[in-house]
Amino acid sequence: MTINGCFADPKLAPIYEKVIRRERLDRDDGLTLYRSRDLLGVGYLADLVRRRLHGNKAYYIYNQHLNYSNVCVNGCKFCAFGKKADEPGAYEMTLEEIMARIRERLHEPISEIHIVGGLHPDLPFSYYLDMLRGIKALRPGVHLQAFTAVEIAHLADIAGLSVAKTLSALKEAGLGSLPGGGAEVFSPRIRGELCPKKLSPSGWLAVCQTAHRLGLNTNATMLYGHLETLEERVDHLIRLREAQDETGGFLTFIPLAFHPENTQLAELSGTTGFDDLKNLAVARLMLDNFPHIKAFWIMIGPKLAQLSLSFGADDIDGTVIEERITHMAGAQTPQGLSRAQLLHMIREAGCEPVERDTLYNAIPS
Ligand code: V47
Repeated sequence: MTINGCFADPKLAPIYEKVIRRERLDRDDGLTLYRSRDLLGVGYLADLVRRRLHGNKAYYIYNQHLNYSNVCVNGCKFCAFGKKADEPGAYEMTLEEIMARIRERLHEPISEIHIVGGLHPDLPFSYYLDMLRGIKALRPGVHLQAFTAVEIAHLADIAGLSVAKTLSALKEAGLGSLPGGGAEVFSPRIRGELCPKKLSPSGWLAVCQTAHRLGLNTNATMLYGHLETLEERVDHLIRLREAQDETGGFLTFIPLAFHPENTQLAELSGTTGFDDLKNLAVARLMLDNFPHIKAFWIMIGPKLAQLSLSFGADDIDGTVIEERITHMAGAQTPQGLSRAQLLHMIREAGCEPVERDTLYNAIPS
């Protein structure tokens, strides 16, 4: 509990002083926040920062998700979505199927299409360029937030081009920004254990920073709630913060709550509400140079996403419709929410809903 800077956990008081003085928090502060049982105290600190940045506004977006293929050569232990090409359940959409998905919803006021897939060994680079061009031809005004940094590095390999040239070609074809997936946890220990084949942390950051230098914004994520320690979480956040100091192109940080079902870590129990809220709040406090913190309702549920608006988050993502990565791993959340449901959640939390485009421009209602 908090009254004028008095906390149930006295270790939060010096952090309060720093927050008030707008001083950067260090690694020890991050650990103190993560270790504290005073969730309301940590949430209060995060809410101070969130309100300083965004007042009472809470953002949502009218978006559509498209997971074009789950065929993936990486085989990460935490992933239930990726399949080898010959495994039951593997799929890849043809360009015609993708266009049909877009056509189905042309009557809706979708401003962003969020596109993520696996690392497909055979699809040619032209498939990805044609996908972006085709969607843009059907929906010229839409923003394409497509391909994580890991996919971009893979496409560069397939195309035989540098990352910069790959991104430029995709931009030319209609790419608007990159989603934040694939960062996982930067700790070498965790990567060796869970995703040894995945693009390295420095590779992931280099793709994002190359994108920033080409004028493409990216998001950033952290997959939490599996084998990582609190120290590894803090180090991940600090590394993102340092990268943002250099290029400034990260828009939003999204903590991704690990879902264990159908993964090689199925014996783990998944995250708790306490940890979900704590993680969002710590991210808001540590990532002082990130404009936005998003609570992805698909992963933590609409009710917790609503509460997160008092724990540092200013964005609850959007309508989504048809998400596969988390649902393959046992998510019980719906496939989508209507605009009316999103508005209700935000207003009941005492916030002012703002429908945004991908770059956080308000869309007039
Ligand atoms: O990189 C994989 C994660 C990510 C599981 O930018 C899992 O706004 C939980 O990029 N449990 C892809 N997470 C999703 C992604 C994303 C999602 C929402 C918003 C944004 C954004 C980006 O999903 C992967 C991986 O870290 N993931 N398996 C799992 N079992």
